[in-house]
Amino acid sequence: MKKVAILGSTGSIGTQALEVVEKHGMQVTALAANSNAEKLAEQAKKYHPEAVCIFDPAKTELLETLLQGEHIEVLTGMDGLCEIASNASHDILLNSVVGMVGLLPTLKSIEAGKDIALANKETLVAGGSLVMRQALEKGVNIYPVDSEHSAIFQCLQGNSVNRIRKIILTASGGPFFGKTKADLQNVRAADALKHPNWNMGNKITIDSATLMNKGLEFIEAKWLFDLEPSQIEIVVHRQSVLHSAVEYEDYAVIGQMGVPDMKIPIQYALLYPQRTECPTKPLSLTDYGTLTFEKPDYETFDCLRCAIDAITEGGLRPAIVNGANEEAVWHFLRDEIGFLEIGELVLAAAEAVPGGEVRSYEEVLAADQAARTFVREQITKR
Ligand code: MN3
Repeated sequence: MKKVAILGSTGSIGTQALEVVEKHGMQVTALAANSNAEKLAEQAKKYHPEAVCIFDPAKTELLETLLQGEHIEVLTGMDGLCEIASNASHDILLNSVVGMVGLLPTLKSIEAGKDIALANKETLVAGGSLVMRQALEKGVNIYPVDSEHSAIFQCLQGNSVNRIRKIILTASGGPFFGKTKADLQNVRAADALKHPNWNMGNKITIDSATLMNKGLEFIEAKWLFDLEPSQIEIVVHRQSVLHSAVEYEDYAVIGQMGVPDMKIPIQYALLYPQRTECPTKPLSLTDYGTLTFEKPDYETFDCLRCAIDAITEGGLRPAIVNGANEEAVWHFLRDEIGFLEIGELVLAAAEAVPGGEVRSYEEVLAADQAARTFVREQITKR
C-alpha cells in the first residue's frame, strides 16, 4: 500500500483525502496545515505520521504542547512544508494547500523524485512551465486532483497514441450564474460563500463566484495536458455531473461523469491506476433528469477573461494575475472591497505589473509579490 504525505490536511480536500486513506488502509507519513493546530493535532493522534507541519509559526508552540509525548516531529513554516515535500518516506505527496504558497513544496517534491497528487492549482498557474519541465526531467508523475482535470486525465486513459482535438472544461457557473454586473454591485463575502454544488474552502469558493476558479483551471489544464489555449473550451454545466470531456480527432467526445464529490478524483489520484470502491454515492442520472450546457458570460466575469488572456500571453502574466487575485480575495473576505472590485483589481494589475519570461522560481515569486503590492496600493488609494 502507498504511503502518503498530505499538505493542507485540515482543509476540505485534506479531510476528504484522509477518509479515502482510512478506507484503503494507506499509511500517512506526514501532515501539514496552515493554522488549525487543534485539528492537525487531532489528525496526528489518529493517523500517527512521522512529522507534522504548521505553516503559521505563531501556532508552533500550541501544536508542540498538543502533541507532547506522541513522538511526532513538529515542523513549521515554508521550511517545514519543503522538508515534508522532499522527505524520503512517502510514495506520493498530496499537495492541497491553498494559493501560490504551494509552488515551492511542489518543486521540492519533484526534485526529490516523488509523485504528486496535485490539488493546488495555483502551483501550475504561477509556475506551470517550471513544474512541468522539472517533472519531465525527473520522471515524476503529476496526478490531477481537481475534479475537471481528473476527468480529463481519466478520459485520456488508453488513448496515448491519439491526438486530442480539444478538451471541454465544464464549469458550474458558481452562485452568480445569470447575474449581470448591476446585480452584483452589492454582493458581500457571505453571499459569495454559498456555492450550489461543491463544499469547499473560502478562497476557492470566492474564485468560483468570480469564475476566476475556471480561469485558473484553464491555465492548469494547459500545463497538465500540454494544450494550446485555443484547444480548451469552457462550458457552463450547472449540475456538475459531467466533470469534463475530451474530443479526439474523429470528433468522438469522451466524458467522465459522477456525483459532485471530491473523494472520487482524490481516490483516483492516490490509487492510480486502480479503481476500487470509494466512500461516496453512486450517480443516478434519472434523479437529475436533465443536464444543461451553456456558454460562459465573459462580460460579467472579468476574472475569467483576464486569466485566459494571461495564459495566451504567457510568461509571468499568469503569476501576476494569480497574485493579484489572491490578494484581492483576501481583502474581499474581510469586507474591505466589493465583489466587482476583485475583477477590477485583477484587470488593473494585469495591465500595470511588468511581465517577462519565466526562468526561475525567484522570478515567479517576485512577479507574485509585485502584483500583491500593486493591489494593496490600489485598495489604500480607494
Ligand atoms: Mn475544479
